[in-house]
Amino acid sequence: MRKIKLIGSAIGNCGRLNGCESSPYQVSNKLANTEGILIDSDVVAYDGGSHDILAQREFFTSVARRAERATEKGVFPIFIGGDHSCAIGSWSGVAENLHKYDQDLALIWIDAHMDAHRPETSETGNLHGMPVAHLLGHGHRELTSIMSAHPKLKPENLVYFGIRSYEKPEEDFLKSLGIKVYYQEMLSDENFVELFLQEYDRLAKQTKGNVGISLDLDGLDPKELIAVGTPVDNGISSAKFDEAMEKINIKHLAGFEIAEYNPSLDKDGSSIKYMMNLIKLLIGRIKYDN
Ligand SMILES: [Mn+2]
Repeated sequence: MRKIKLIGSAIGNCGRLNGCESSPYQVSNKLANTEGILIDSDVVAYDGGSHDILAQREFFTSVARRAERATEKGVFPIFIGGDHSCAIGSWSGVAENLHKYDQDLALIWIDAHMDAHRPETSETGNLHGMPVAHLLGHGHRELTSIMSAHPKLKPENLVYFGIRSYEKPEEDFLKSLGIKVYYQEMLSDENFVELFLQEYDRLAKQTKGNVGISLDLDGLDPKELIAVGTPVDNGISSAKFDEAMEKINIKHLAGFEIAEYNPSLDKDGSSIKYMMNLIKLLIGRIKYDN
């Protein structure tokens, strides 16, 4: 039976609205009260300013160390953000562990946005719009060099799904690196699962089975997932996303992340309910490796 650990990034002030910082506490409390689920849980709180790079570096390093330690021991990490800047800590840690064995991390990024601004192209300076650039090694040196200096992600090992709101400098940047993007307009209920599984298997093959998934809740349809700070019309159907999670080869999954859940916007509790069901589905599969 495989061990699982929840690693929470209680950070919310790098997004558009505060609130996401309480998400990992909510999720870990709910899991603790769910019968039959006993997983270790560790939430790290960010106490720095929204544009305090040194405090952010310290915070992401502390999350990354936990991720490295867990994956080193074969423990599966479920990362709960936090605004999506949390991905810098989570995946830097997973990548760092793989790097010791000369292996690469692949990442599937599900999002309405590209999160691929660099400090010089971002109008707001909000870090939740820049995590991908930093994982690719572009941006603030302090944040591209968490735990070690090398980039955590190679462009060929990254694929996006659900993109429908972005700025030209982001798109140009991704194009210049040859990164594969499935815009939402290319996706439908009919083709999503098949395309997702195809990319997942391709990335697994490329990285010897080290595929992480980072789910920004706003990548899904905002009619179904209301509790996000930057909703964009349309999106991936949550039922189709679940179906993909039921079908992926779980042995190749290196970690799973959910970001941008904002409890203060979850008026009817439907978004947390969806997240809990998704987490339970994954725990069931990871635990017994089937
Ligand atoms: Mn995002």
